[in-house]
Amino acid sequence: MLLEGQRVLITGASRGIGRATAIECARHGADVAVNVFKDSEATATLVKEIEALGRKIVVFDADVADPESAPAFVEAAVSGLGGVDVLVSNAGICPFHSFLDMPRATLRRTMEVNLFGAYYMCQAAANQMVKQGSGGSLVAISSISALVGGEMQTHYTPTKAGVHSLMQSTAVALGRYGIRCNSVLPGTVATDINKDDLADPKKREYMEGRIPLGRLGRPEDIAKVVVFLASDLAGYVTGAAVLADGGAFANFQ
Ligand code: NAD
Ligand code: RM4
Repeated sequence: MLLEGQRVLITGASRGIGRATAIECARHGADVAVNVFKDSEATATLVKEIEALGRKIVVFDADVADPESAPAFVEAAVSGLGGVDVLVSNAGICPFHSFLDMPRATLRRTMEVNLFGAYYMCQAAANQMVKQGSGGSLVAISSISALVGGEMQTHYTPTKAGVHSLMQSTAVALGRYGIRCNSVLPGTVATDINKDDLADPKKREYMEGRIPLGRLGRPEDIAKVVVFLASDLAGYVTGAAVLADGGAFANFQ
């Protein structure tokens, strides 16, 4: 029970890594506020799962790219849970596309959801933590793609590098308030975000072959790292980035 009594906010929590994070935090004793975006069926089953664990859940439907969403999400969490101790900025998209003909709208939307959305959410949560006066923790889901490139990800990898950098700068800006800021860099985790990409057996086999631990990641693998960073076990960890990739990055030759 690493998060007993903590109030944890998670963006993009209806599926994948965000969903697993909400469940893992609740398993560790946290109440959760989840931001979801137009995903009512998956959200309904998440609510049931969290309530079955005996924890509270607040649901807030909004697009993280809208700057108004962040203060409204934080306000909903405060009124439902009484405050904010942890924010997990997770919502993200990766519409795989080649570089030379990247539609401007796809580039812009990816930046707005992944980077601006993370910025707005971290800023709103941090303001609430400063107001509460008892510190807190921001955990952003960056990626191995903050460190390495991808042919079909020229719009996406800069957002993940940006999120990683945002956690370093916020760690500096917020240390005096006792707010720790860290990022998790997942490798390849099989979720809806890459379902089409990994449907190509050659691509899947290639990605699996790069991983010393011999398998793709599961959402739970990442959720556990988030719990660690959010908890007191990481009380002296801020401005850090934790790679959780089964060893893929280290595997050069
Ligand atoms: P996913 O598609 O399963 O989940 C993404 C979640 O974000 C969904 O619940 C979706 O509804 C939500 N979302 C999408 N756009 C949103 C918006 N505008 N506002 C609010 N919510 C929105 O994908 P996932 O793999 O769980 O991705 C979660 C995060 O993990 C992303 O930031 C992604 O970049 C990162 N990540 C994923 C992998 C991977 O291999 N799956 C690896 C590294 C990093
Ligand atoms: C990750 C990483 C994965 C990819 C997802 C979409 O950051 O690049 O390999 O499948 O994004």
